[in-house]
Amino acid sequence: CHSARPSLFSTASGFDDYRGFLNLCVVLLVISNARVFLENILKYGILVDPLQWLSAVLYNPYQWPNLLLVLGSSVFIFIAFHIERFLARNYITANTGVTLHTLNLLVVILTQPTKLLPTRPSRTTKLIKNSTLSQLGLYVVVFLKLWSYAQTNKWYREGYTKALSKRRIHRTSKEFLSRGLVDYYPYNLSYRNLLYFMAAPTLCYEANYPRTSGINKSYLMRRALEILFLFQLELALIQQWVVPVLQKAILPIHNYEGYTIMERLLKLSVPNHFIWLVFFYFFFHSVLNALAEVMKFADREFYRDWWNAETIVYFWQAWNIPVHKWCVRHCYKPLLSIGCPKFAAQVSVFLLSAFFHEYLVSIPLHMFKAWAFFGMTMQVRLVQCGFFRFLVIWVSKRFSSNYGNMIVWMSLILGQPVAILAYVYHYYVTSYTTIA
Ligand code: 3VV
Repeated sequence: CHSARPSLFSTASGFDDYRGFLNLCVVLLVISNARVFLENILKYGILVDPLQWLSAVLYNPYQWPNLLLVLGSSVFIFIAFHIERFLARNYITANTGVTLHTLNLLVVILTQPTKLLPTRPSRTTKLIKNSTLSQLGLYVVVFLKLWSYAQTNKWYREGYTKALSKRRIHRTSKEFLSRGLVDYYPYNLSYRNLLYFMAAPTLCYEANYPRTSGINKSYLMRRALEILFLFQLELALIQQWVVPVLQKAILPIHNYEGYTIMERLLKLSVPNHFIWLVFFYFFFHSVLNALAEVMKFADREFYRDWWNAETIVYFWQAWNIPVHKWCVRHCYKPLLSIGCPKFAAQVSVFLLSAFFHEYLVSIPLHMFKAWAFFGMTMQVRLVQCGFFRFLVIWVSKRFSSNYGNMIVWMSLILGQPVAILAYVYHYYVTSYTTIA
């Protein structure tokens, strides 16, 4: 019954199947989180109240101006459309077109922070000042889409003028039109075409998109159920798990209690990360796929396998594909094409992204602290920083690529709660004079 055999853990055995341990990790994770969940219920009772959200929206009269602003965004879409029409008919020069588009985009984005300006408190100023994240998110999306619309039509126009001068205008085939696709420039300049783009789940304009032949109702129903369920789950998790932790973190931060702050940070990191993962599935899978299904939009690559990212560079290439594609097509490549060095182009993209992150946080909170800006700017340091890159590559080569992946997870899990705690603390400090 004996022969010369190494133990399984020795390198000589060549054994590498540890799937059972992975299952053990999952079981331990479930057990430890079940304990945390029970502890939370015993300590605070049931805090989940779906009606609280509903009443906050329905009975807060200051929400309605946001709705008006959402509807008002169509004015900017209308203006961008007519600038393009004037350009196509040579009513205005290319330079005037660029100036008008720039002014239009600046108004889209810069009228919002006026809500931050100190004014005499009155009902009207309160109405104007109140601004929610979703309304601002929509304005950012409109900004990015209109930028894309203007820039892509400029490329189309240049191609069209070149083709005209060479008398090489392509004739549209009947088959092309029968598939419901529009003719190329300038025939793409129609309300129908622009409205499709504004509603489609993409930030990059094209005259035509790959389309599906019909709407799969059962697929749409599954996504709709996911949206309803996950939205409620997110709200419930915030009420039950995050709010009590945040409330208990204010005093230690105020008193500079280092170890307690650390404990609160770790306590917050788990629910925050869980909420972030659920949000990822909710938005990038359920919402965008449901929208794509309704719009018969066939390009469903809204995310890649960012969870396998072994470097921060890959994470930014794989997470949030609509924004990444916009960044590459409308900012990164145009900068490279005018001779900008790669590093400067990357910095510019991350600075623009940092600006929008800060914009989306500061305005609803009515305070400017620049941590979101700083957090995004740090990303370019992480992407570019020689030492960090060297560390990740060295760790990946020396041990295994799993360690690079773990570093990416750690930065995600611990980075966000730091920013959240900082914002929440300062929000309390600026909103309430006494901390008890
Ligand atoms: C509401 C949803 C959202 C929050 C995510 C933000 C980033 C990533 P690389 P390389 P080929 C600015 C917008 C900000 C928006 C803010 C959000 C508002 C949204 C509102 C939605 C609500 C919730 C949650 C988020 O997720 S926000 N994401 O900020 C920014 N960074 C990047 O995208 C990349 O790191 C980037 C562009 C800086 C670099 O990309 O892929 O690493 O670059 O060099 O590998 O190449 C890219 C392309 O360029 C070509 C290559 O061949 C490649 O082309 O394959 O894509 O076609 N290229 C390279 N060198 C070239 C050269 N010298 N000449 C020409 N081409 C070159």
